Parts: sequence; structure tokens; C-alpha cells
Amino acid sequence: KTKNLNQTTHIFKSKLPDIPINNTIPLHTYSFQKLPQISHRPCLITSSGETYTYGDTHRASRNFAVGLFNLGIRKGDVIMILLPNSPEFVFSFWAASMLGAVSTPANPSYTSPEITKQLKASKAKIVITHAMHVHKLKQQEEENTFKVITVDNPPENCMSFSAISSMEGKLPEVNIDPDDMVTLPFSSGTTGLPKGVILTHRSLITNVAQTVDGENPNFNMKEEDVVLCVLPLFHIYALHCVMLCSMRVGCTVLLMEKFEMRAMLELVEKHKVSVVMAVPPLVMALSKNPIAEEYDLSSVRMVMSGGAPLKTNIEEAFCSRMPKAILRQALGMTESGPVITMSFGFAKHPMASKLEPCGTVIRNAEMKIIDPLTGSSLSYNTLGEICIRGQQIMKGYLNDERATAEAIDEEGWLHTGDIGYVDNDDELFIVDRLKEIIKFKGYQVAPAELEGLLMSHPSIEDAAVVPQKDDVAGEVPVAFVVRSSNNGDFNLVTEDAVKDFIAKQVVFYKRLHRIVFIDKIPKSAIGKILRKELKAKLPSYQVN
Ligand code: 4UV
Repeated sequence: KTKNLNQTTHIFKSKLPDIPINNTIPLHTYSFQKLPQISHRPCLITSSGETYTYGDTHRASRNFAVGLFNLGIRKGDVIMILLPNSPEFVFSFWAASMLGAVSTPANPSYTSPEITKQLKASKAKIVITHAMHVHKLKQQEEENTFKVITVDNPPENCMSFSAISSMEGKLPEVNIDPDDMVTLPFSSGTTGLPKGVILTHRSLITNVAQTVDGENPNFNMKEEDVVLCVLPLFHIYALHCVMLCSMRVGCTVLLMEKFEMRAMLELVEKHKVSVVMAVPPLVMALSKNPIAEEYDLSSVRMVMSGGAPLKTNIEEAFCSRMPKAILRQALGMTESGPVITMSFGFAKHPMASKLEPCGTVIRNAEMKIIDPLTGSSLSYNTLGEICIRGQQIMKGYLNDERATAEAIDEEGWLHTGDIGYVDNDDELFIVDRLKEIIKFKGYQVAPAELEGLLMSHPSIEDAAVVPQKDDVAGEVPVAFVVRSSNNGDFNLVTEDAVKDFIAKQVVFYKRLHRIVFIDKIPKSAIGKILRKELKAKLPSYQVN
């Protein structure tokens, strides 16, 4: 076969034709393009039933933008959205975009040190949150102070979201360049600590268009769809695939603050949810949890699994529960804007597709599989590192040229750190991960972050954190620890003490599930932790 080959590089392209993408306008202009036609249609519904039409959503976003402008937010400034899924999350995101400013989304369950790191790195000037999280916000040095806005009753020294949204004024004219940053999620990428990922107006418009635009959209969302938003909007998967794609299409987003099985099923039934964006544990719950039998889920027509590998032996169980729905996968990564591949099973004119692979490379993009040692590109059915190129990928990491150069090569290819192959049907299978990242139910856990914390313990000399397979979460972080030999309380450093030490400092999904004490961490000649050797010491488990 000589499909899609050029002379030296095997490039994989979508079977869907490229489409023209108007990605030189601001993201909010693109996303609200249909506003005049759909302003009366429901855009957001909360779990308690409050509804905001497209007109309401646009107005609330504008009003908040005016308030932020009055508070001194200007083009290029960063605001932190420290909120669960809520209308205010959506308004804040759009307000920043309308000002040419930038939103950096963060998990409201983060501990104070975790929030502080993102605040410092992003230099956010405003934090939007709930009163109960305000105690975790520590002011920075003089030049880096921030103001706090709460969506509920503001505590001392904080302002209220509704008061800021009712300020008088006009939205300023701003000149937005397509390559200006619009959002700054944090991701550890293939190595090291979490870094700010610069996503621009151009990159996000491109990726939304690649997903839902064109005659035959890869993901066939329709205006009448009700899309479940139970995954957190502070992570790129829901931000892109739920919020941005739904709003481009003009469908309704059902916002759930947190996951609770019964509440979720009730809402699906009540609002006749038709599209569900899920991570593997949620797909598992929908397929296997007996309480799902008690509800009418027949309105659901598409379920996407992404964020982590899916065990495909649940297909039968899923199909018996929801015979009319199609379950397929997509592969995304914060740095790639995020969608890399998506199943053709979701297309308007669907093509034959399988559940196990993550789909086919999206349109208007190029994908290659390379030999990680030589860098040469590989053809069909050969394992290698997945690389993606196109206008959707990140501009780079914030203030980190070195990490950017390591992630995106001179020819513009983003190296994902995922290992896989493309089969004869052009579908991509993910087989392994070259990178360090651990995925707990789709959430990122960066080993380097936990290793840094472990090493700050006076009785720990060296440490390495690796993933251990887990039936429920997919993977959990476990640590190999070398106790310090010159410390008097040698015997006091127990497994529980180390676990507690970490648990106090991190959000729940980064907690260590096991500590293995060893004499020495295996390292390469240049001092890199030999993670494969450590993983080999852990109990193995089959993904499928
Ligand atoms: O950076 P990140 O946390 O980003 C994500 C984004 C996921 C998606 C999925 C579908 C979408 O439509 C969308 O908009 C966003 O998870 O983590 C990136 C890494 O997670 C693993 C893989 O190692 C990525 O490099 N991963 C993501 N999706 C899958 C996956 C998958 N379907 N199967 C296996 N691994």
C-alpha cells in the first residue's frame, strides 16, 4: 500500500477531507457566531435546573468582562478560574477571551501549595472561586498580588461575582491576534513538573473546527443535543469537547458540579441527555453499575471515552444497557490542543470503526509514528511514538523554552510520549506510554512533583514514583523510597508516615497508594530514573 506516503515520512491523514477553518478571528467571535439565530436556545442548565440561554450566557460573559476591565484587567493579563462546573466558570472563561486576557483553570480541590504554584507561574491578577477556598489563597510578593472574586457571599477583602458583573461600563475594543494566548491549563507533558500550556485563539478554533465543523463533522453534535458535563471544566477534555464544541454547535450543556452516580442518572433521564463525554471509570459505571438499570437512558446516542485507556471487554455490557448509543474513543492531550484522534463512529456519516482503538487522526492535521530511538517515521502496524502536527497544537509552555523545544521539534511535530500503532483501517491503538505521567481516572499525576515532595522529607534520601495498574482508577501512584541512613529516627519512617506526609500536601488523586522501601533507586549513567525497572517490580495486570 502507498496510502498517504510521501517520500521520506509516513504521514497519516484523516479520511475526512480538510476543510477551510476561519481561525484568525477571536475565539469568542467564532464560538458565538450563531448567536443571532440561537440566542433564545438553552446553552447552560445547572443540576438544580437553572437555565441560561445563549443570549443570557453571552450577556453574562460580557457583563463580567466589563467588571474585570473596571478592575484593571487588560489584554494579556491572566485570571485564575478556581471553580467546579458552574455557569460562572463559563462566563469567566468568555469574559477573559473578550478582553484579550487569559484564563488559567485550576482544580478547586487543590491544596494551598498546589494553587500557589499555579498562581505564581501564571501571575494571575484575579482569582474567581468559592468563599470556602479563599483560605487556601496566599498572596504573593508585592508585584504579584491578586484580587479575589467569589461566586457566593464574599468573605472579608473579597468581591462578589454578581457585584462585579453589574458594574457600569462598555466593553473596550481590543485587538486580538490569532496567536494570542486565550487559556493556560497546566500539564506536566512528557516529563517534569506541571507547566503552563499556551493555547491560543487560533489553536482552539482549529481544534473545535476539526471536531465539529464541516459537511461531515468528525463528532456529530446537533443543536438539539443535551451534553452531559460531569467531567471537570478545569481539565482540557471537558473544556474543549464539552464546553467549546457544544457552544460552537449551539447545543445545551448540562453542568454537574461533582460526580454522583444516582444524581447523574436522574439528570440524564430528566433532561434527556443525548451526548456523554466520559472517562473510562464512568463508562464502566454506566455499563456495569446495577443502579443504572433503574433509569431510562434511552436518550443517549453518543458516549465518548477519553483521558485514559479503556478496557474494551465492557462493550457487551454497555450495548445491552444502551443499545441505541454508540461508544467509541478519542485521544487527547492538553498540549495538542487537545484532540489528536477521534473515532469515525461519531461522524455525521459514520464509517466502520472499532472500540479498542482511539479513532483516526483528526482532519486538517498530520500524524506520524516514529521510532523513539532513531526518530525515523514508521508505516502501518509498527509500534512507535505518536507525533501530531497542525495549527491546533499549543504555542509552547509558558516561560519554558527548553521544555517547549523538547516537546515540539523544528518541523513543528509535537511528540506526545504515547506509544502506539496505526492499523490497516487507519485506526490508532495506544499500547504504552513513554512519558512519566500517571493517569488516575484520567487526572494527571506528575511523578516529579511527588518525588520533589518526598525528597523534602528529612528522613528520605531518594525517591521515585511510578504508576501501578488499578482496576478502578486505571493507575495509582506508588513510591519507591530510600530512607536516609544518617538520620536518628530511621525506624520511624513507616509506610503510613510517608503516605500521610504526602496526603497532607496534595489533592486526593495524587495520594500515594503504596510505599516500597529499597536501598537504591536504579538510574541511568546520566542520572535518569529507570522507571521501567521499578514498574517491573510491581504486580502486573492486563488492561484488556
Ligand atoms: O493532557 P491530558 O490530561 O489530556 C487528556 C485529554 C483527553 C481528551 C480526550 C478526548 C477529547 O475529545 C478531548 O478533548 C480530550 O487526557 O493527558 C494526555 C494523555 O492522556 C492519555 C494519553 O497518554 C495522553 O497523552 N490519554 C488520553 N486519552 C486517551 C489516553 C485514550 N483514549 N486512551 C489512552 N490514553
